[in-house]
Amino acid sequence: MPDTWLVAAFAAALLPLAACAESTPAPTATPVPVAAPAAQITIVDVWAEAATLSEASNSSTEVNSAAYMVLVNSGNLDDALVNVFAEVADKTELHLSALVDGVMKMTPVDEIHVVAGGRTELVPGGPHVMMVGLTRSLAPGNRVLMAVRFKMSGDQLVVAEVRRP
Ligand SMILES: [Cu+2]
Repeated sequence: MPDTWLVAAFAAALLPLAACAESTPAPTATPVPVAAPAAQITIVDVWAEAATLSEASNSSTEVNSAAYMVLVNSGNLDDALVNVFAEVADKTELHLSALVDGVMKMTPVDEIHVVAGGRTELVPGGPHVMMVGLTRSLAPGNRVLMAVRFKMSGDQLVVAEVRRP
């Protein structure tokens, strides 16, 4: 089951689109103090690995895939990726990868850090978003909607393009 907060994030993200259609005047923004510490994350190069659910697969056969992205923190606060919702998976996990005795091992973690002024690359063989239990096949060129939650910066919606690794 997807986390309820992410479903809410999706709904909240869609509401402004509906509001725009009625050309509602923009609400008066509250000024943000210039010197306030802030984490500001830009997400680029978002993609997901192609994967195929076989015709013969049944509910006991789980097919996983991984999503990758580059997180750029242009703010002055350390931040961390803490949760992801992908519309095509039963659940997601945050994983680190490391070579242990010549074998690639994946370790689940609670957060993936992005230091202030730095960037963290989620790439094959490195940190990644594990999409566990795909609900449909991912063919190259498909797009996957994902909601991404950061500890300090809140939620963002991104679209991952499916590619072959
Ligand atoms: Cu993994």
